[in-house]
Amino acid sequence: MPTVFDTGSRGPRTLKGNGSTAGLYVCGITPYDATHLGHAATYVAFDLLNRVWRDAGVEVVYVQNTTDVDDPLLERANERGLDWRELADDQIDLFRADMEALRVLPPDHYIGAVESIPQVVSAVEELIASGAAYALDNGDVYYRVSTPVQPPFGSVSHDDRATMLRLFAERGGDPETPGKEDPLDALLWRAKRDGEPSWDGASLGRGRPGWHIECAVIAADYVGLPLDVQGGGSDLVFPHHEMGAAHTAAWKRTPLARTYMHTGMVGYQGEKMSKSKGNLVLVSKLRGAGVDPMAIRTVLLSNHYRSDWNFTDELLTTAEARLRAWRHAARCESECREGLRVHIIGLLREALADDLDAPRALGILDEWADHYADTPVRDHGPVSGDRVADAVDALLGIRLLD
Ligand code: 5CA
Ligand code: ZN
Repeated sequence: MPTVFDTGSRGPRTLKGNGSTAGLYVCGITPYDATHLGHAATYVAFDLLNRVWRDAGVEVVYVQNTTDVDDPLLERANERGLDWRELADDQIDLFRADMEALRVLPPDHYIGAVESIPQVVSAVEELIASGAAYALDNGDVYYRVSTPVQPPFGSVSHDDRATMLRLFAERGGDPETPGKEDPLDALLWRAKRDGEPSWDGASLGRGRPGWHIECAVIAADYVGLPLDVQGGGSDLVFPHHEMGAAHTAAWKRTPLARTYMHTGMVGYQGEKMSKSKGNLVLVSKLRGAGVDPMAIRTVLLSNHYRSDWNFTDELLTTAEARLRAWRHAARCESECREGLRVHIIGLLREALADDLDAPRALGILDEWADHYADTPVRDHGPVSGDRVADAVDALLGIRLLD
């Protein structure tokens, strides 16, 4: 059974195993300037979890949202003189093509914010009715962060109030909005503004959904509560997952998730890779330049999912060399026919069950490949399957034989 690090309990947690059904919700892209290597690292990390779970006999229900209407998307579309829907659709297509190239198993459902608006409206109405939310004079609706909930507000991030205030301002929150009861109160429904898209909000009036409630509602509707794992990058711990957990606890009287898993931030040239900084290395650019997607995946897996790291060209060169050695070994192994080193499959499973330790798994592959470093390949034609290569494909998503 996989054991992973849980942000909520700040320690290891053993996840569900054989014969069970597990619910996985991973926060999806906001479709502009996608897919950079940071996004890719995050989705490859949860792809590993999906693969390890399936290998352990778990039936996984995996859902990802697409934040297909949001302030930054609308701003970017305006800047470029594009229709926001067109920008979103193009970026969604590009993202899915990138994921496919990286051999990320697709989620069972990709759900857009726009298509979940009726459910968000009902949830916000229920939160108002229970006293957990209130409307400002302009019709904007806010979650009352002082609502007593179980588990209590703060139990995902464990941040102190000063840190919460700082991160809220940095990550899409609006502490300064006049009329709010608490600066941390989070937007649930944004009333219609001129020049912005809006939808029917029943008793809320026309408008569009807030960010955190969107994910909470999609998770509840398409996966079921509590989730086994709520996943995303560490930039989402606060406020996004903290607010999602609080909204859910107030709305459904149940925790959002049993386990919260967060990936480290990928940087480039010393800074977090982000749309706002513009220091993006796009998967599609690398692919366009002829880089083997399996080498990109190898770079991503050669860093533990929880660590922050920087992309460099050197990492790519190293990954290409390792991949060549593994491919040679897979060919030799398949020519032996006896499956000489099948025991390494057990070692790969052990490494991945231990907090998805992909760097260790790749090290095991290096040792395996060393055994064949001086073995000549006899036949350069097509090869039939090999058990190690099949396991590497199934567990790590790296294809060694064509
Ligand atoms: N749509 C929201 C989530 S509901 C969002 O954060 N979109 S995003 O496009 O900004 O990011 C998509 C996913 O990639 C999120 O899980 C985010 O945490 C992760 N991510 C963003 N930047 C990085 C980075 N530099 N390194 C690793 N993961 C990242
Ligand atoms: Zn989300």
